[in-house]
Amino acid sequence: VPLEETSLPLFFGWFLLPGIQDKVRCTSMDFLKTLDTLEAFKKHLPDFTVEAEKEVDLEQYFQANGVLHCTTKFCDYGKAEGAKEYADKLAVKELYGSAFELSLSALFVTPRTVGARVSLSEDQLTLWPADAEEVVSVVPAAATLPAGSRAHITLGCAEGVEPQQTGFDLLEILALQQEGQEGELVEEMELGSLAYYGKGRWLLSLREPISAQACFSSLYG
Ligand code: 2AM
Repeated sequence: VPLEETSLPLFFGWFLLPGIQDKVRCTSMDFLKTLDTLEAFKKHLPDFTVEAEKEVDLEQYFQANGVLHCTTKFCDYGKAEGAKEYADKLAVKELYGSAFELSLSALFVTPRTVGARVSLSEDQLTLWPADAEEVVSVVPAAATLPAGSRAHITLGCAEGVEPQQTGFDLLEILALQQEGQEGELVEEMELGSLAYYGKGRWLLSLREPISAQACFSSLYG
């Protein structure tokens, strides 16, 4: 493979620092542990898993993968559309290696993924690719959502599910909200309010957003 084809990373993104990774993982575990004991969750279990199970252990159901991060641009070593343009952006070059404070505003769970929503600041949006929400073939309403809507941290995926699914799952929930569906408020939990959006989709809006220190960098994998 010629060097110029490998000089771009697999992806750019914000990588959470070790201490805060532990905190986010623990918070997510606590949430999953509580969620699968709730009567409301049990009631909607058939929406969650097609298997005729009476119970599901969410901590086992999702597999964690690697260092926690919020992808900005998936480059696929230069093969992805717009990869080179993104890498050449002034903001990307200038801010590479800088520290950021990400705001994690919600946790969400679907039959496919568990993730954290990241609410980007104006500064952080300068690193957000313009085409990230243009995924109409997967989530039709996504293109009408504000830039940055897809920003998330994948916390786990069900067996056989690709991590990029987490962003699609988040966009689906946000599209429902935009259409005026607020979700069915299920419970006030210690962490925040839990709402159900049908088809096994759960969103916990955090009472206190989690502030996560992260470094803008890239992964070659
Ligand atoms: P994620 O950002 O939803 O976690 C390496 O595979 C990383 O790049 C993962 O973090 C993954 O998903 C993200 N990723 C993989 N394919 C992608 C794609 N086509 N578009 C955007 N992000 C992608």
